[in-house]
Amino acid sequence: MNSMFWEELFQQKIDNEIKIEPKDRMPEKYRQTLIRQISQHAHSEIVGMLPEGNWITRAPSLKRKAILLAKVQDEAGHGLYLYSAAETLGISRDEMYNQLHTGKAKYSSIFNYPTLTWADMGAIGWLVDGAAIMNQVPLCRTSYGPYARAMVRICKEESFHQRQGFEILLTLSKGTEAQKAMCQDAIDRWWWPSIMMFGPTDDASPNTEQSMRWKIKRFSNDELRQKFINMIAEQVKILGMTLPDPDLKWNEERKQYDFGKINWEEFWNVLAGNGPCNKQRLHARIKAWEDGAWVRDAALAYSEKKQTHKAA
Ligand code: FAQ
Repeated sequence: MNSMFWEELFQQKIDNEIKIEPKDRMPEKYRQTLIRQISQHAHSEIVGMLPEGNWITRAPSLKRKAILLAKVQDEAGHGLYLYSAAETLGISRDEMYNQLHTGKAKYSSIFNYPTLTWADMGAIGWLVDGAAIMNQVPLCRTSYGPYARAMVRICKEESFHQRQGFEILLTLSKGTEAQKAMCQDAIDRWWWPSIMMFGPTDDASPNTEQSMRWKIKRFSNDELRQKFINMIAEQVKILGMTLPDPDLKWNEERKQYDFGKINWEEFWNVLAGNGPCNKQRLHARIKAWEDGAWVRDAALAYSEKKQTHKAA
């Protein structure tokens, strides 16, 4: 089939909201874009377990510990569905891990910040999972079938995460003066990194235009960031706390919140590997991979032994 004609048909399928499935013919760039985005998303879920894992042993009650443990386990599950979705595009899991460990593949900038107090568990749930949902609900309608289907369950779990985070902060906001101060401090530290999670502004985002044409992305980075800011600017009032942005105010004409200047230098610096915890996070993942070598070797030896027995 003439290649021009074939690519037009592919685009028509997308325009008609027909999902692309693993065995369908697809442009190489579409496949590569999906591998990049899905694998980076998977890595984010896995690396994202580390900042919260830091607080499992120090949660303030048994109930809080059980909830946090369940949440961190959910993130592991999300990582696994997403690695499986990426594998349907012809990349192996080992190759994806290798890309993470060698710094070739990114993971979300947000997980390079430290979790200093218990209130950070609340701020991560409310703001980080909140930003993740805003970005990921539209991904339930992304054009690639396996990614879209994985996102449905992920989003259900993420919305539980967001509520548990908000509830932690709500409890602290009604507590002692020290607890209120801890709550405000966590919000102050997580606010700007959370709104950076949506990625660079649209005019500095090289991938958005093509990804929107292919309906991999349904909204641009700036559109999602604005929706998130509008939502959080209202929710923070219920906590009786403030967001650390003096320029944040409702714009009646735009029917949106205006907000202050984002420090993009900090964002690009974190992406370049120079955030407060980049080295620590990568080191933890590489160590887990190396420490697990004997398990992989044993599983392989066992499966070879079973096959030899079967053949005999
Ligand atoms: N961090 O052209 P664009 C979670 C990179 S999951 C690091 O705009 P695109 C759950 C981008 O990759 C959070 N890198 O790129 C949880 C590209 O670099 P490349 C993760 C970033 O792909 C909660 C370059 O900048 N969510 O939180 C970031 O069209 C709590 C240019 O950018 C997803 O991955 C960033 N923030 O749009 C877990 C969702 N932003 O690859 C534990 C799926 C941009 O060309 C606890 N992904 N970059 O070298 C997406 O929706 C998109 O990939 C964007 C970026 C919106 C992240």
